[in-house]
Amino acid sequence: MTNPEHASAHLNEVVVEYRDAIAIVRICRPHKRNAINDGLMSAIGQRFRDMPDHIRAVVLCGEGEHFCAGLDLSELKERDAAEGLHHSRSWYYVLRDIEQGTRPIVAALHGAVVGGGLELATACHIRVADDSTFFALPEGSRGIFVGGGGSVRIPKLIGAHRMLDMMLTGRVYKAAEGVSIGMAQYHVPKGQALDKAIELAERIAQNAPMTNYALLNGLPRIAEQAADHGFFTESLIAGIAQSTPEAKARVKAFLDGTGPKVKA
Ligand code: 1HE
Repeated sequence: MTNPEHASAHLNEVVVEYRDAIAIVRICRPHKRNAINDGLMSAIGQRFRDMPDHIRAVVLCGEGEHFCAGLDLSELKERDAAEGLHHSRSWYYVLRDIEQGTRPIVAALHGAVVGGGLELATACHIRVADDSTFFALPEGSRGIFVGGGGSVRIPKLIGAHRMLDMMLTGRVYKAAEGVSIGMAQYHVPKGQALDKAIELAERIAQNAPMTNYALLNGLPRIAEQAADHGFFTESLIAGIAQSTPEAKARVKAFLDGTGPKVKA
């Protein structure tokens, strides 16, 4: 659960470094392959809530040989059905808050991105996978189901038929193939995911905050709306975004010849 008492005992497992306008959030439980128990999930939520206002973009990464081994299975064995429901919801609340927040999150992936680790990665906005990355949903073989929003988010990236295959057969996608089907937007050599994610986050942090907010909160909703509703929602957001002083200043700079051009 997202219980502050839980979170405080686990804040040392979520280490945050601030670099100018970006934050690097590192999950540090490598001896358990960054498997996420209740306290760690609460601490992740707490770290994102505690970000200073000047932080415009975030990199999320994992310490050790793997990004994240998913749910800490040692906590699973004692839960009854109602506890299981609330546990799933507790993941959902944290992941929804970071997905629909104000700061784009770039996940730097390596090693295992499995089960709840993949659910965490898919709540981020950009995924950079290094060549050691592998994606899997071992829930099928453990007799359980995804519970951190995976059945909503993962099919949007790779299609329900591929997720079904992963859960039915235990199929593991290695980095190149995973990226080719949409698991991540970037594929880099082994050991380079963090540097690439930082580079992207620094670029994202230069965007107008309203544009980033509209992308995180408007775009996914518009994509789910019927076209006619989507067109209207888009017009509303476009009107708000272009009315901000920052947008006016940026457009003026381009027209003055001082703003950046698009480069091929
Ligand atoms: C764990 C976990 C875990 C490692 N929960 N303890 N996720 C899984 O089913 C994936 C389970 N993990 C693995 O398949 C492997 O550990 C890895 C491929 C990720 C890494 O392998 P390896 O050889 O580097 O590490 P290891 O020796 O398997 O694990 C090191 C320790 O971490 C070991 O504990 P130790 O006390 O014996 O040293 C492991 O037991 C422990 N460990 N992964 C608990 N997941 C919101 S619902 C989401 C549902 C799910 O995520 S289900 C999928 C769970």
